[in-house]
Amino acid sequence: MWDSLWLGHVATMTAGGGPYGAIRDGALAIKAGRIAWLGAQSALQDQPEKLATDVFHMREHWITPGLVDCHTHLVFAGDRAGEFEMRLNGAAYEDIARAGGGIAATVAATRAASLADLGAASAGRLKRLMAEGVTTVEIKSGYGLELETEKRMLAAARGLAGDVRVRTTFLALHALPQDYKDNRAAYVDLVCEEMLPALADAGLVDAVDAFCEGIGFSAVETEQLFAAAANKGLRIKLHAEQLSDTGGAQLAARYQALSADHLEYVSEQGIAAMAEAGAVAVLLPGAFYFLRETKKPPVEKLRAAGVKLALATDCNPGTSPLLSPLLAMNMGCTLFGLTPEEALAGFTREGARALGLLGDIGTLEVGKAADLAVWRVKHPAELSYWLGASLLRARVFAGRAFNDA
Ligand code: DI6
Ligand code: FE
Repeated sequence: MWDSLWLGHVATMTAGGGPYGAIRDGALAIKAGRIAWLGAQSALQDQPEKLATDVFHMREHWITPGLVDCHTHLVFAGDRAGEFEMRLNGAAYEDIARAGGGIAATVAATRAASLADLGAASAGRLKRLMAEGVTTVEIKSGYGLELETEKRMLAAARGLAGDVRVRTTFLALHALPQDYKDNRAAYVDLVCEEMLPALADAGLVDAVDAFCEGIGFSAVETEQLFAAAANKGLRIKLHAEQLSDTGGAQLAARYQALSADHLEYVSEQGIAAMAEAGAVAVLLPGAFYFLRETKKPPVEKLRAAGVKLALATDCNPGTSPLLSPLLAMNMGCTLFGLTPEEALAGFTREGARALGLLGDIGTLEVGKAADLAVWRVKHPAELSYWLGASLLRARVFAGRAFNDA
């Protein structure tokens, strides 16, 4: 006897079959939190009610894998709406910096916030993601720039797990703290030699990330971090080629990165290196939109090279205050030219791959975790089509059904 049986159209999102890996009039059975059986309703051996304790008739609605938001900075304190308003009132960047704005403002607010404050502020944001079907979220640190606050951010992120799976990334090189502004090398050493080992030994780090950029950290500094991560046996991810080409994608590929993210300015060599290494390209249209960037990531070239394309919200207070995966999917289509199927794959199968979790989640297959989203749509393309609709009918995490739409 199965614990539950879900009946509806099923987009398995497995690659290589038909569009969306779809099974029309399908059935998905769950036992002990895992997918126990999957197929056409017509292939069920008995009446549904005789096969499972709970039967959910979703009729014409679509069942997909639970969404995977594989790149967020969800844990932070405060917001930067005031700065947004100042800019639109004509304030110059220097005015904002002088008023203590920018990333420094988020660092100050985050350093001042307790674990409970951080958890509460972030839980509200996570709720919005879950209301759009998210069952796995990656959360980065990076607004502490010193050990205790980075640790508190990662602990707050881990504390959000429960009805959702959380993976934590130590965003080790994000910005240079004020007190190290004349001593970059000392800060990079501190991060690599003290902060990373301490956080890893505390068991708070699933992966390591950096902001490799003209206004962030150089490829040489980033490589020092990657070597330290490799020493600790940790996989890496990288903010690469968002605002300029610094060779981050090649560097990430050389260190067998799970993903390189943003990539608006990635070069042909960067694409080739990523393809060779099997690194996922995580596209972040929210930041592209919010910064009014005009250079698009080279989607056609990435596709042609066989690089897998994930999509994520990049939720952060400075460049992507975006709490809607479905809007990110729409932006992936309208701004970057993804197909609706690629957009959904980007938030399921490829998002899972970008976290190294594809063996367990990201597609609907027997044996994988029973993480599902059920949508009030007649075709899965609607998920990328509507702007601001409320489409989630049910969310299932590890076999348990929630009504958090
Ligand atoms: N990429 C970004 O766009 C930001 N961080 C990063 O690594 C900006 C984060 C912020 O301004 O708060
Ligand atoms: Fe980011």
